Amino acid sequence: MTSVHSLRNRADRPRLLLIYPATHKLGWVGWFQLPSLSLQQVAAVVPPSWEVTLLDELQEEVTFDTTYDLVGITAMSHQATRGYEIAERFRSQGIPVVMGGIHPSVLPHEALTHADSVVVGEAEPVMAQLLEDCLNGCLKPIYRSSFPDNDLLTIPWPRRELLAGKRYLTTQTVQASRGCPYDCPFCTVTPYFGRSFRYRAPDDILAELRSFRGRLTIFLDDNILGDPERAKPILKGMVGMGLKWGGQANLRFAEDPELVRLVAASGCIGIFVGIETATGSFANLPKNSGGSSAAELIRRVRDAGIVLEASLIFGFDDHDESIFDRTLAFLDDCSPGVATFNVLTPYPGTELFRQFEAEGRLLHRDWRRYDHSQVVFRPKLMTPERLYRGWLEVRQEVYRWPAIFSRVLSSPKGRFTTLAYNLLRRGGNLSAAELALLAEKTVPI
Ligand code: B12
Repeated sequence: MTSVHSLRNRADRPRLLLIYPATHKLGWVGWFQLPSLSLQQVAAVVPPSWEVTLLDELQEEVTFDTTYDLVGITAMSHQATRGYEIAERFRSQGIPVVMGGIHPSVLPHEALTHADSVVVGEAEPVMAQLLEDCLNGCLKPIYRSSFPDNDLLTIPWPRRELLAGKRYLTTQTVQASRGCPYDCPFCTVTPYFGRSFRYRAPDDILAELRSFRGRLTIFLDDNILGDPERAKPILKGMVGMGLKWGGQANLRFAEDPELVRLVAASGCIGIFVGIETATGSFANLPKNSGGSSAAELIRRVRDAGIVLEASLIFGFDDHDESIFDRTLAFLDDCSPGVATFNVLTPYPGTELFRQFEAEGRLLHRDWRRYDHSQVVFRPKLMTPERLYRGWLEVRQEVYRWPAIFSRVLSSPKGRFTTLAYNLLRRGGNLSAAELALLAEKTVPI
């Protein structure tokens, strides 16, 4: 373990550096990124006796400055390897490192081979003790926070002032809830949060929203409309605030036309919906929807003036090569404002990971490639190469200019937002390197 210098009796404030590792360079799309809410929430529970700096590697270089007393690193799976590299550099200079976030929480013992400490779960319940231990030179390897068994989320507001001088699409990102009422086998959220689905008190959220100066606001909840009865007071309070917001939800909310109208009236301009598969074999498609198909629900949201981003995954066990054409036909039928495509990825901690591991279908554990854009497992009904190629081809097809204009024109309202959203997705979707791969007709896995 790194030698932790005792910091007691120092005249100046101890310094904490919080890092969001980057795995790739972004072009102009980089200007439309969101800041890490994870690190702003961690910073919010650091006592004022500490000085905190946020570093987003997507925007700035890590300088490996030795004046910090503790370095904290967050990581999704694809960021873990880069996070470990950064951790090791700091530790080699005698600076202790704590890691947190979804990947270290799921694989704490792996993370501990690169860091001094790991926070398993949320920072709020354990951060004060961790910092106290750091000052006393006795960091523990694991700080495990347990989730309360009530459904109220009590967290401080994130420290947005730490983002001063940085450029993002918006710094008005906010969380109204944590967790999700569903438990899809490919998703990390419910294994991580358990079945607890907690909302903040509406008054607290509305007060935070009223403190905003700009209009564009993004809810980073897993499923902001997951419990409509708890979402409604928030939405009603937002009517008339003048915010334009986006978020993520399950399509089931659209089964209630009244709720769709309220969501639009509250200022929602875009909603990201996990459709997952056009074959309808997973839980995210609406059940008991009173006869409405997913396509009808998508159209209902679109007609309310909300840009619906339909997220689809390729590679489920019932997907053969026909899934690509079937998905294109599905999208033609319901014409969501924008569509986004992912390669099925068995993230550690999920049921899917356990299944593929047991069946010997994981191709490797190179976490850098666990990012929904590469094939890391052996699909059941096609080769990994075919899956990758199909994913590239569908994206190329969906982001052709005529297809984009058709989606824009079929949106009765919010055409400018639909166009902007499509341009952004097109920019992020079709890299020159990927198009070259398609042209070469060979796809490396
Ligand atoms: C917002 C979000 C994003 C944003 C991130 C913006 C940003 N700059 O952070 C965007 C849209 C960019 C994004 C992208 C992706 N995402 Co995402 N995202 C989320 C989401 C919905 C919320 C994350 C969040 O901010 N939560 C709010 C904060 C406050 O909570 P938190 O992260 O849990 O942090 C707490 C603790 O974990 C802990 N903690 C976290 N970090 C640290 C660090 C330290 C030092 C300490 C002490 C504690 C600590 O303390 C925090 C406060 O309690 C999560 C789902 C989820 N619930 O985690 C998925 C999630 C993290 N994303 C996921 C994925 C897969 C992706 C993509 C790879 C998918 C894709 N292809 O589009 C991309 C990657 C893009 C890229 N190349 O970087 C997966 C990760 C799975 C995994 N094992 O890696 C998740 C879990 C979704 C899921 N359903 O499985 N994502």
